[in-house]
Amino acid sequence: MARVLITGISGQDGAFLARQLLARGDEVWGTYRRGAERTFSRPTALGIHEQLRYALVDMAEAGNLIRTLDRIQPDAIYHLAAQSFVGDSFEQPTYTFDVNATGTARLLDAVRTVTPRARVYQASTSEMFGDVRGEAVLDEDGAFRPRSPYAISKLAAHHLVGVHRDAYGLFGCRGILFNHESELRGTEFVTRKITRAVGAVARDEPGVLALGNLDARRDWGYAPEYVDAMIRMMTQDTPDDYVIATGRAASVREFATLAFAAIGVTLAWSGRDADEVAHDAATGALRVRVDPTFWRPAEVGWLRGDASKAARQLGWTATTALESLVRRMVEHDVRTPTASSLSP
Ligand code: F7E
Repeated sequence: MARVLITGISGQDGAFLARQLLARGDEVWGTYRRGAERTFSRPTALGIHEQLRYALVDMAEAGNLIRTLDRIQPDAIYHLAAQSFVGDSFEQPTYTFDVNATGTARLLDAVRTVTPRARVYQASTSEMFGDVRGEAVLDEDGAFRPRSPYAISKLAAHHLVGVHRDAYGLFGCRGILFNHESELRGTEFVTRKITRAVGAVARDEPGVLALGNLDARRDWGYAPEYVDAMIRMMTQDTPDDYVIATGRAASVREFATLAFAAIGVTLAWSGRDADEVAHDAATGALRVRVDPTFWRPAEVGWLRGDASKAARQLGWTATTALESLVRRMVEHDVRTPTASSLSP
């Protein structure tokens, strides 16, 4: 049994990771920040809220981090806490840097001082690849050309973990995770925005799904499988870096088409750029339109990962196909009415 600290327990990955660690028999602590929702809806939804221990931690407070590590004395730290929405990072670049980059520097310095033998998992991201040339399939040697304040902040954190590994012998693993989704995904991310909208359409709620860049292609996997990869990295004898991905890229347009198909609606696409729309091919009802306010100032157009190193060394491969992922999320959102995600 290990004592494990997860920074960012309130997020999708924190909840799934905690569930898997608890199932292994670990003692699991999670950090949450002031202002984060205190209902812990995701741990509650997974039925693990009562088994977790919580610590109020802000990545902006070095002393807070030091005292928390001193009190908990974790064997392993999964560092997931972040400002994780790429779109917002353009409007809040310094906040994004403070939490994601400087926050990681504070955590690593605290680990070095208080619990130098604790293993550290760093939530690195495919966004670091950024401006991908051609339709490259990206592995651990791919060039990093970040395209957002978020990506730059995560790349800085990625390199900081590398430096602590080389300079101080930190057991630091860097998981370069491509997009991973689930029914617990935050509603601001495009996949959940789409599946919630499809749920609303299935319930005959009025309105249209308004999206940004329909051409963006992402490599979308199922989040519980991705947190399993994190644990596999952290329980190796040697710390290392791994790309975690499915190997398939699909566009936002394809994701929306699959999501509507899951409720029996065939979308017919027409128009271009800001005028592109999708109608229900059977009834003619307008279902999707483009809203340029969701376009990002700089976009990552293509991300597709090669996880063969993880397959070789960790025995990990993605097993949930995109179609199954979409169906699972849509079925959940059809069953679970929420405030409408449709636009007029
Ligand atoms: O956007 C396009 C958008 O916000 C995906 C985070 O977990 O994964 C996530 O980052 C794509 C982008 O995720 C809308 O422009 C079109 O090209 O779902 P997203 P993301 O930016 O890929 C990586 C791996 C992380 O590390 C991040 O933390 O979809 N898109 N229309 C839209 N995106 C949003 N959010 N909303 C739209 O209406």
